[in-house]
Amino acid sequence: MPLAVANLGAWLIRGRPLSLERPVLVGVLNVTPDSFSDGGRFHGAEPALSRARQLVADGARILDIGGESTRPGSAGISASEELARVLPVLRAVRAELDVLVSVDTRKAAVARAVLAEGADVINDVSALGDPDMAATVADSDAALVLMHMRGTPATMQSLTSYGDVAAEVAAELEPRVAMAVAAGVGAERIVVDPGIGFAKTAEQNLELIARIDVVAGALGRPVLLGPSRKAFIGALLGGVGADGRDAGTVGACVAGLARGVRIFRVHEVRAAREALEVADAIFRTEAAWGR
Ligand code: HH2
Repeated sequence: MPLAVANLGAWLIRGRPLSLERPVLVGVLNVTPDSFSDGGRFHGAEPALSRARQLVADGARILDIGGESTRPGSAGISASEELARVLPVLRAVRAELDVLVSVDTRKAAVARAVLAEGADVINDVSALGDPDMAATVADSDAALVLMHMRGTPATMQSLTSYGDVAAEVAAELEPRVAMAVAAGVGAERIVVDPGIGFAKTAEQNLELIARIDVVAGALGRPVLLGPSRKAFIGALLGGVGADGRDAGTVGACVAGLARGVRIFRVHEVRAAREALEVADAIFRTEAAWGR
């Protein structure tokens, strides 16, 4: 069976399995003034809500609301500032749209508040860097994304020394998965993410996608991939800026799909969803032929 169809199954979110039979698109909803590709564009409840409507119309199954930029070199903000950005948008999305809501946060205090408001997923790019995060998620029935990173956004790009990047990312994520499970987050609620662009060089990002089966195989959980508009795509395309990287993003997602990834975090959902659905249908046909 080709790798592309070997990793089917489901992800348990608030007690309900989200099928991974078809590729799942997570739409990025950054409500920050300073995110690397869309900072300031959807800052504030009304612009964010209209972006959310677009992402859902384009086929996002999950919206990932982020109140703090984690771009390389960024300094971080307080929990109260983060909540002031995220909560109004979370409430507005909840009130209007039928979509799962993820919140991209490294802080247990933020997670606790958004879980109380009905967030379905906590997307933690520090993979439990906050010692209270595992227990906070365990107290709910929400799902958890554990993403690989080294250091902090301020220091991560000086922490790119790896022997075998795929094996080391898997080895560094494994204790985080174990920590979450030990705290009471059922394994079926957890998804792992290699952290494209977080303490990785452009070459290491390519290698991670090329060998993503190593990460999936070691951890036994579905993989979420977040290549969207990242610098390695710009570097491959002659230095194009973040706005010109959506087609390159689709290429990275399809390459991930071919290697078993089922969940994709992207800024432009429609093109990615359409490309992934077509590629997935071809991979299924290939599997049906038994090759
Ligand atoms: N990438 C970013 C933020 N959150 N979460 C996961 N699980 N995986 C990722 O690859 C990932 C993530 C960075 O992208 P973006 O949100 O567009 O930028 P910023 O951090 O500047 O807001």
